[in-house]
Amino acid sequence: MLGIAALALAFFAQKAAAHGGVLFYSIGGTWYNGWSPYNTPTGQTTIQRPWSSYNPIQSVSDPTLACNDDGTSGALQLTASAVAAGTKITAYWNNPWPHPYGPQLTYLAQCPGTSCTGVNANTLQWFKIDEAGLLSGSIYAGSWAAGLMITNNNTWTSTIPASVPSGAYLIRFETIALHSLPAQMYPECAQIQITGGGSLAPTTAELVTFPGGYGVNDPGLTVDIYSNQAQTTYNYTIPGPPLYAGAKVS
Ligand SMILES: *[C@@H]1O[C@H](CO)[C@@H](O)[C@H](O)[C@H]1NC(C)=O
Ligand SMILES: *[C@@H]1O[C@H](CO)[C@@H](O)[C@H](O)[C@H]1NC(C)=O
Ligand SMILES: [Cu+2]
Repeated sequence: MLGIAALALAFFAQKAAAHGGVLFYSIGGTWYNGWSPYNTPTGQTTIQRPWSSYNPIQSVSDPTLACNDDGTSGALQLTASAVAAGTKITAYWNNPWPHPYGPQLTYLAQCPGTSCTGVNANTLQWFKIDEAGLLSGSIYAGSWAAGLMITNNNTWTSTIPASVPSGAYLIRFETIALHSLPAQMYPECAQIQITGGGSLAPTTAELVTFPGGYGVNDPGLTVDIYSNQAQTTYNYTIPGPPLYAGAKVS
């Protein structure tokens, strides 16, 4: 028995080192612990939606693509209340995040009614409030948003656009790793109540579902960054819908 336990521990440690997800948030300076994927769900109270694996999602049609889980809220689900539009939200990945090549993407989805608790993430429509891909250089040797995330203490900070209507939302932070194909998608979600918002609803073209928002042939998910061609390619197409118009002026 002990032998098996030790083996399981070694296996877990190896997994933990290779992949991961969003473990904490800071919202307008307030710290929020996230979900602990390898602990029992029983008794966990956090604003983050449950998720259960450090492993990447590698199919655009994976039913867990919205929030790296079945889309349901936790039994004791919390919501970050009174997040004023315009507030900065920082997501913390595990330290150190191992994958420096790829984009960073942040989405919001409004829930029907006054709370996201009980709302399945797979039924929502998402719009992109922040994105960054190739920052400089070629896709083979250049610098990427995911590398900047690592440099910044394994964090990415996005601003809730001032124009977003007030209401109950899920916020979905995602890092995508391109060091191997199929590309590795790492999304996690949290529940926030946006207050003091504006009146710019996202357009139909800006809204997607997950799965659905990414395609199997998206250049941003299929590009081989180790190919000969990559050495002289200086553009990278970030996957997903066009950025929400209100995000550009925040
Ligand atoms: C860096 O992130 C860790 C969590 O991974 C956090 O505990 C620590 O306070 C952060 N450091 C700074 C300087 O923000
Ligand atoms: C670079 O731009 C070309 C021309 O628009 C496009 O076909 C190609 O998919 C882009 N490359 C990447 C990696 O996004
Ligand atoms: Cu990994």
